[in-house]
Amino acid sequence: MTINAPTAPAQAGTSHDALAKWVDEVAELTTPDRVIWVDGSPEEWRDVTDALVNAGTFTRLDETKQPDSFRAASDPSDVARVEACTYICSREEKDSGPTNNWMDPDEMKGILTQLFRGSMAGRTMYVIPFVMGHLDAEHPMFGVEITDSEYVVASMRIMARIGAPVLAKMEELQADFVPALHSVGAPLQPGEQDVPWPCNDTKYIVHFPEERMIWSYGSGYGGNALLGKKCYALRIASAVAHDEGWMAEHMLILKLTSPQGKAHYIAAAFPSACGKTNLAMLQPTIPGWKAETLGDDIAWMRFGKDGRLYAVNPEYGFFGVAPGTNQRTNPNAMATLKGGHSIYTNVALTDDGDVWWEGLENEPAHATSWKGADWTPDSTEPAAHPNSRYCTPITQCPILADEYDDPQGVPISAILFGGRRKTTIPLVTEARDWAHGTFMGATLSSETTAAAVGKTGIVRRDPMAMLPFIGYNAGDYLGHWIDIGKQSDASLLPRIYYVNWFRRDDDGGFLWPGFGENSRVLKWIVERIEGTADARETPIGHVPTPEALDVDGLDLTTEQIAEALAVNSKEWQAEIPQIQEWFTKFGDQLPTELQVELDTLTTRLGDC
Ligand code: GTP
Ligand code: SPV
Ligand code: MN
Repeated sequence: MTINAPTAPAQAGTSHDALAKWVDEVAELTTPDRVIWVDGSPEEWRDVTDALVNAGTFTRLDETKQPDSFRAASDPSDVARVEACTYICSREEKDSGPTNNWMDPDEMKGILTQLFRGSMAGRTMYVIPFVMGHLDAEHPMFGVEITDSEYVVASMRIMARIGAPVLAKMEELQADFVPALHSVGAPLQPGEQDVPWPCNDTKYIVHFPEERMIWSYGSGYGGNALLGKKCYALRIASAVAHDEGWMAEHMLILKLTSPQGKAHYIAAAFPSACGKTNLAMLQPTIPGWKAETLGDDIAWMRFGKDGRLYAVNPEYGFFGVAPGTNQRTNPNAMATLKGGHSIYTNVALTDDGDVWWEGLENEPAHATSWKGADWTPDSTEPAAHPNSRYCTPITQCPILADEYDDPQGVPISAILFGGRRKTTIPLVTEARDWAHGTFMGATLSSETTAAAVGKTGIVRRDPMAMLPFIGYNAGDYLGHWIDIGKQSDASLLPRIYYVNWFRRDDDGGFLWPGFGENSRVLKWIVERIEGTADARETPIGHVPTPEALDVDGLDLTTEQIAEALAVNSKEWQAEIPQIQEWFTKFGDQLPTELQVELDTLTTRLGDC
């Protein structure tokens, strides 16, 4: 680490001229006590985590149970993404609408400049060079996060490739980079005692898509603060991808190998806290099938020379939902965490220095809740926040696919869309073609979850699971999907499917056991691609015939399986006006292909 005196020029840290200039400007505006260049070394991890322990942000966990791992509790007001405070500040309002918040970029910069003025006083300003995706990619995607949060430094080290090798390559190329400025917005007066989780009630998560720039203020949590993730790899990258003809999507990537040894790569877009991490690390329950992980949250996809769509995971770690994770639901996440070097945020702390959350085995008789209160199994409040998370290195995942390290990525055979719907949406439906699949994605709906601040359980449209992450006009985004489908031969494009693990029976229980049993659905999908599985045509697409789905050894009745697969025309007829209303939002920006799909669906439903 290079420590500069408070007012020393930051050029000491880099020979990258544009970066040095920007770091100087930010230091002048935010007036930190010192500037530290993050190099990614083991000593630095030790220093930063020690500082976090001393500040009371981190509790070091028991070394035998959770090696080199820490538990953090956030301020109770700073627990998830803040969609209402997230902006896409394109120059023209129409380039951001209709689903994003917008403000004129100059007006927003005026507001933010005032907020950032002196915002790092009494703190250390860290400069984190990072690359999303591979450093040896054809066009490495550089970013630099400036932050006054040690928690962000520690987390970014896990979530992205960062530090000295990245800076060296940036310098060598004098490369363009996305400037990503972050402050928790809690300056310290001389002598003022810090709090364990500094943040500000005023929050702004702001993107300037044309300038490829991010300014984030007031929050220290997850997607609000780890700016390589949602801000860069989805919002900014989606705008870049739109301009350049590729895709930045909220998708997991997995490799599935059949008993015959044939491998397929699958990408899947589910809204936040709807099962991406779990599917990405799936442990198949059907004999002979093998799953391997490539990514659990974000996929960047480009056409290869062979006309197929290739996906890479731009991240380097998992920032996964803790509640519900256990040996049965996600043994591979548990094994990844066993490797240590992890940060747990807003989970409960047990009396013997371990972590616990709802759904984990070995419920303790007593623990400290995420809010710092005494917790027992009789407590009425949960021990862990529903959006509590683990942050852990992807390289520790025992089923990480070797191809993960290939900057070319992997050719995708199938894209899945899915959400949380109690009714209507069958376990799996196959799209007729790319345009129909795009319609499925465009009309994807799901109950809101604790991953974003706001009421949970409300059904909303979440196109391609990207509603909070599209960095430009959402109508143009849907148009981009349609265009992508025209760039290659239909036979080379991924096939598209719509899945729902969350359909309920009359008693409110899940109709489908989910988790490892989802391998049965993946098997049907692969067999469809290979032309060996049966399906029945319905107004909404192809669904498995009951015989085509492998239910061997599954503890479900024929009626239950039929219910999970049912296409209920009444429920679908009720869906039509909702989709029509959703499409109205887009005005002229709605691709005509999608209106045609809706009309076709309406006619087909009318005929049945
Ligand atoms: P983000 O990281 O927010 O983007 O979420 P994600 O899509 O990766 O969600 P994740 O896999 O972490 O799952 C969120 C919650 O859904 C967890 O509590 C899981 O236990 C639960 N879940 C995941 N898969 C299934 C499933 O197949 N069935 C059921 N019933 N629950 C599931
Ligand atoms: C999500 O909300 O989709 C996440 C968590 O993956 S966060 O990084 O906070 O956005
Ligand atoms: Mn996500």
